[in-house]
Amino acid sequence: MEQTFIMVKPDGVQRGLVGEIVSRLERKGLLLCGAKLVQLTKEQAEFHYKEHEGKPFYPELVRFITSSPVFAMVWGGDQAIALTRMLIGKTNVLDAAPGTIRGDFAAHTPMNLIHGSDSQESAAREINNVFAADELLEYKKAIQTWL
Ligand code: IDP
Ligand code: MG
Repeated sequence: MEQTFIMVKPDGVQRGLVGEIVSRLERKGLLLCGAKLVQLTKEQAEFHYKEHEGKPFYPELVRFITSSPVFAMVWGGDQAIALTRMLIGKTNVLDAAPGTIRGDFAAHTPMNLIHGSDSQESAAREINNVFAADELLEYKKAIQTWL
């Protein structure tokens, strides 16, 4: 089972969209493996976004992501990374299609509500940055055969 790191960003928590976002991922048939509300440290934020270090928007991105709590999650499932990226929508809010989380709720970049890992390597790094191994569960749901 592939795992991905999903995070409702500070704007999503402040706007009360945690439930809406969790609901969309649940209804898709993904498996919730772990979740917690957390205030990221500057070090965690910089490690999480290290691929963007040096880009013009990087300092503001680190400031934004540490400005208020995020709701961090690990979701599992077949092709969980690609599936969640599709549900999340494109990075730029003007490119994010209606029906996606960003397309339906986000009006400005970088405040685009949600993060999702873009590869298995990123997912492993991002998960370990926020979660301890004993905070994650692998289990089966009876409905799995119907998904
Ligand atoms: P992603 O979140 O869709 O994977 P990335 O390119 O990895 O997009 O960028 C990480 C985050 O950095 C974006 O979600 C957004 O919050 C912010 N960001 C990306 N590009 C820009 C930009 O050009 N201006 C401002 N913020 C940006
Ligand atoms: Mg990214």
